[in-house]
Amino acid sequence: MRIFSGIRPTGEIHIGNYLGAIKNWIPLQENNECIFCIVDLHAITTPYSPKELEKNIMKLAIVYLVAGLDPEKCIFFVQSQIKEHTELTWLLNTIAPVGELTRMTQYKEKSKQFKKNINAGLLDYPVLMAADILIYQTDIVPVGKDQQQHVELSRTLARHFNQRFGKTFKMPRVLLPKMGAKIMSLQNPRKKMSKTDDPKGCIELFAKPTEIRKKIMAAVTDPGRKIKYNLIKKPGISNLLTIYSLFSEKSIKELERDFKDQGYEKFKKSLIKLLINSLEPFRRKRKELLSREVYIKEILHKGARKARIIAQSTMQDVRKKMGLI
Ligand code: AQP
Repeated sequence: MRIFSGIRPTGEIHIGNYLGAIKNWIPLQENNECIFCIVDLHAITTPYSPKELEKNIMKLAIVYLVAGLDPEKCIFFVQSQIKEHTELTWLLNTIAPVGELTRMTQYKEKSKQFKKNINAGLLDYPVLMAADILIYQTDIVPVGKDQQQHVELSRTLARHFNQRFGKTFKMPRVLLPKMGAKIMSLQNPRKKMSKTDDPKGCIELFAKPTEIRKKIMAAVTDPGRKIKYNLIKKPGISNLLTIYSLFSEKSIKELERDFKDQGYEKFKKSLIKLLINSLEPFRRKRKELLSREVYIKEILHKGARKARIIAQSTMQDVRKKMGLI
């Protein structure tokens, strides 16, 4: 199977990105052809500083490595280094229905969040994402829940294209994790944890123990004191239970039993300990990689060289089918 996924280099990667996406990519490398991208062209659809973007690209490459992506087993690269992504985006734009783009949840949310910067790129984001996926003839796209709608749109565009010009693209399928597909903000458990939202609601992958302690102790809980999973009545505790379960590999049922009659404070203290211990190896490996910029850039260039071969082959076919000679 060919696997494709990516992350925007827009800031510090948080445990939502890790549990919803990256963690699930690691085992896929063993028996599949995996392509993981740092989607910098997506990052510039929301306000950014060029200097920060450069740093964030390198920071994200380090995250990929410390989380366990192995450049010997998968391809990873920076999106803008392969021009074919933008070329295919333009071509797919000519078959993408504008009405569907304006209905995308992320477009609606981001245009509310960045009222003064509703640019055409923000609306076109899902078409660029479709190009990323389709150009590699992807079978499976492992993402968090918030990106499911965009993968559906990629399927729609592939179908339209294949019907109009003849079979060209594979039909990609979304792969959502059974648990952790949507980790919620610690400050508002009805809203997803996000890099560019309230930093108090978010635990970064490289968070220091003091920050973890502060943020978990301040995490919004629910009325009562029972540790019980109930998304409707107890969204705050349910979110913390999900995080606990994914880092400890204990089931929610087991955790409910372990913390029966213990109250929120004891539960939170135990979660703090678990998170500090689980994230410590990431902090340690990151320290080792911080001074190895040349090595990281070489991995990215090597990845781009491999990915470009696949992208160029698809584009040759696409151009021919569309009558572009
Ligand atoms: N809260 C989340 N829970 C589970 N999965 C999540 N993902 C994002 N947030 C959560 C998944 O992480 C991958 C990378 O996402 P992205 O950076 O491409 O953009 P995003 O989905 O918009 O993530 P953020 O953190 O909210 O970033 P900003 O603030 O920049 O928009 C995707 O697979 C996503 O599903």
